[in-house]
This record gives sequence, structure tokens and C-alpha cells, in this order.
Amino acid sequence: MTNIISRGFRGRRQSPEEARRLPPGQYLTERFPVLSAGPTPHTPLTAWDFSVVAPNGRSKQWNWQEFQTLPRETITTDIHCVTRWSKFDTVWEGVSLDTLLAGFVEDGQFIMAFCDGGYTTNLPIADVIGGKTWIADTYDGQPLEAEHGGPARLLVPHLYFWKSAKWVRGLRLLTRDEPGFWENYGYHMYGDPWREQRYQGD
Ligand SMILES: Nc1nc2c(c(=O)[nH]1)N[C@H]1C(S)=C(S)[C@@H](COP(=O)(O)O)O[C@H]1N2
Ligand SMILES: [Mo]
Repeated sequence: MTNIISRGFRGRRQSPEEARRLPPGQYLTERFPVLSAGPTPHTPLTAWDFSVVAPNGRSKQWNWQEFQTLPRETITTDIHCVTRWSKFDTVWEGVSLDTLLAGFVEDGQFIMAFCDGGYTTNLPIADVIGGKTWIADTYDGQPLEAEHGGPARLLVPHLYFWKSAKWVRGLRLLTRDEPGFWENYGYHMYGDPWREQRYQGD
């Protein structure tokens, strides 16, 4: 069934390479769909900052200028949306969460990303450190467009893309896991595309 659907979308047979890189139940798209639960915020860079907040209230903050001086990485990665589209070889630039969470990793087991507009999403700390996740502020060599989360978004390519919070403004460390926005509406707490963890109970 899945195969017939994805062949319909692409109009050709899946290559072995594609079959290897495409998680179960996903189809490949060249487009970059926009999925937002509400209106696109437009926070000016002069009003933007990024915070890391420990459970005891200790915090660290960078304004846009300070954020731009942090070590940057270029990331080329596949992304997978729970609505079943996947996109290969997307190119981003951003700051590793290892850099942003330095000195805070021992303060919790989970994080809640928070955003302009009120969106939140939860992640285990173990998943966001170790060179796997970034706060990205460019896409395809250009400043990240507002509809895709600019000025900056979380990039968590190894989990479904709802974990990649757009318009992110900070990370709150948690001692216990708590559901974020979509997780409250029944999406999976973890969201591994390779195990098809779309909804609670998957
Ligand atoms: N702040 C915020 N971040 C968000 C969302 C949202 O509604 N608000 N949607 C999520 C979902 S469900 C997906 S699939 C991706 C979509 O990112 P895109 O619009 O750049 O494709 O953003 C995620 N991050
Ligand atoms: Mo999504």
C-alpha cells in the first residue's frame, strides 16, 4: 500500500538508495512544505534572544549579535515529517546544542523548546547533545525564511520534524518528561521515524 502511494507521488520506482534512506510510511518530496499550527511570528532581530533555563532558574542568554559569534556548523541532512513527506539532503547552518547547553547538561533529563507564538516540544537531553541537533538560522545558504522558522529554528533531523521547533527562543531543562504542543494532542512523546512513532501508543 505504502509503495503504491509513494510511487504515485513520484511516478517512478524507488531506488535502493531511496529505500534505504526513506523511513517506513514516508514518501519523498523535492518541495519544502510549510506546516505551522498558527500564524507566522515576525520577531525583529533587535528583539530576538535565545535562553537556556535550568530547573532552579539559573539561565544563560544570547542576543542575536552574540549568537552570531558562536561556533557554526553546516549540516546536510534528510528530514521526515509525520504527515509522511521526507526531503533528502537539506542544507542548514547553525549552532550545535552542545555549545548552547554547555554547563547545563547535568541540570535535567529532558528539555522543552519554547518559541515565539507559544509552540513547545519536548526532547530527551541525550537526544539533543552529541552533535545531533542545532539551532539553525540559514537554509540553502540564505537566512532562514520566516515561514520555515526564521530567524532561527531547532533542527532535530533524527526525529519527526514536529520536534524541529520553528521561531525557537530557548530551551527549558526538565527533570521529568512533559508533553509539548503536539504531544499534548496525541503525538508520540519521542517521535522516531524509523520506528514509526507517530502517535501515542505507536
Ligand atoms: N513554532 C512552531 N514550530 C513548528 C511547528 C509549528 O506549528 N510551530 N510545526 C512543526 C511541524 S508539525 C513540522 S512538520 C515542521 C514543519 O516545518 P516547515 O514548515 O519548515 O516545513 O515544523 C515544526 N515546528
Ligand atoms: Mo509535521
